[in-house]
Amino acid sequence: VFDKNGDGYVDKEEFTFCWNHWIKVIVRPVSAFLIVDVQNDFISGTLNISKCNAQQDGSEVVEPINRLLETVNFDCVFYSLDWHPPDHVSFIDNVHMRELHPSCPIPADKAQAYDTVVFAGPPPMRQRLWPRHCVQDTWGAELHKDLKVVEGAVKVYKGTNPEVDSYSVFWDNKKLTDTSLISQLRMRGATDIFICGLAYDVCVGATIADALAIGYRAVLIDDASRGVDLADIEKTKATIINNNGVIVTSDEVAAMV
Ligand code: VGL
Ligand code: ZN
Repeated sequence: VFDKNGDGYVDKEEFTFCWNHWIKVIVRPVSAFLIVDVQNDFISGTLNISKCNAQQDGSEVVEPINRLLETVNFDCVFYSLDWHPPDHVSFIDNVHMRELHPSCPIPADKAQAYDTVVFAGPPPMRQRLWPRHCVQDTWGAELHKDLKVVEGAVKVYKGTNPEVDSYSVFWDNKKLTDTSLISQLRMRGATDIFICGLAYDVCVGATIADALAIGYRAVLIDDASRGVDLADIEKTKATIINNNGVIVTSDEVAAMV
């Protein structure tokens, strides 16, 4: 069936037929769509990513995500939310609440948002400082008002421990505790995870790295993600490719599910 024209290319309709009628029947993939942190603070609030180095508009992810939710038949859908208590370790205005390690290059009174400091621990902990953002039960932590929230979807909250940050939707940055994501994925028998959202080079990148390390087939939807730093976005893409992840555009997803 493949390459019936003998020109070295596989016809798209042929492939879709094979995928739907043979490959899927044998492999039985179960798809999960994971929408990461599409919250007000990252789009137009205190950690507005459009003011960061990459100058990307976070609201632009809403349209492709809504289109995917309406047109693709995912087996399950997850929304993650960055969900910090007011005394969270990542907030610049909380830096005085905790002791810095002697190896920290920046003294507490000189530290600014986006700097990386080292907290005393033990063990010592590197931490990037951010403006106060996504505080539990505030407007900034709400999902963008235009983002479609589908019935039966699961919300996953992360960053709730005041002492440790959590970029990945699977675990906090010290791997002390997991969110409910992995047990929910196991319960549903998920094999393929489609990931997108904010921020590309922070929480989206950390989440897909963990998904690949666990052994999921993981797909990053490029045009449904926006990030903080251009160089870090490129590093994130390289890491995904080097770990056998896949990067696609939103119009390519339907044929993969
Ligand atoms: C995020 C910075 C701090 C994210 C969360 O969701 O990418 N970035 N907290
Ligand atoms: Zn955060």
